[in-house]
Amino acid sequence: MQLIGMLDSPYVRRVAISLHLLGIEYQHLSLSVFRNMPEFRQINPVIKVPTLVCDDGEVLMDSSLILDYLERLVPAERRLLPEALPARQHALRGVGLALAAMEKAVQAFYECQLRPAEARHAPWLARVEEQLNAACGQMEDYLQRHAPQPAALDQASLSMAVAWRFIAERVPEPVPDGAYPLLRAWSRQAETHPAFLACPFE
Ligand SMILES: N[C@@H](CCC(=O)N[C@@H](CS)C(=O)NCC(=O)O)C(=O)O
Repeated sequence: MQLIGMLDSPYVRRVAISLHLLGIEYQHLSLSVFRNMPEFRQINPVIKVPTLVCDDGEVLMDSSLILDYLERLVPAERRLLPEALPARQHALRGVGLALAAMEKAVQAFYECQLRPAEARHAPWLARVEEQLNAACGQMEDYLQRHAPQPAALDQASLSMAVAWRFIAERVPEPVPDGAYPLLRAWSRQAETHPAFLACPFE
């Protein structure tokens, strides 16, 4: 099995960290969707990361769909999303917040880095930044009610830590100084976990 994509993508990183936690062997091919387009096109013409090439050659994309597949490869007790309600409902809420934060952070990054300054649309960026801060605020509340368990990482807490690292590295500007202390502290702690260290932000 091959995971394609760079670990600066929060979506790729959440899949890579999950692969480590699930104990699934894989090869990592660190291709950029921008700099390595011709090579990427050969593997996945849609040029999206993460891309997962399964052992039979079938190509999956979208981090949540890839994780859905990967979780089926391990026994229920090793899975990163709880099976039973209400724990699954709570975890899905947390994952949804982390994914929204990732999406808004990536949109803000693309708006500022890919689009020429004269073509930027300020109202759109302001909307995205508001949504990004809303997602962070909701993650902060979530962490208050559901303290992460570093010894038994689940998909919600690992995805929140991955989302925050991306924001801190790539789009720190919209976040007020010192905001979201629980999220910051959790990210710092999660980054010392062996699965995070094995998949460093690049
Ligand atoms: N919902 C998708 C989002 C993946 C995504 O947006 N990946 C970005 C990189 S962070 C990408 O492929 N960008 C290239 C493009 O969209 O053309 C997931 O969860 O995997």
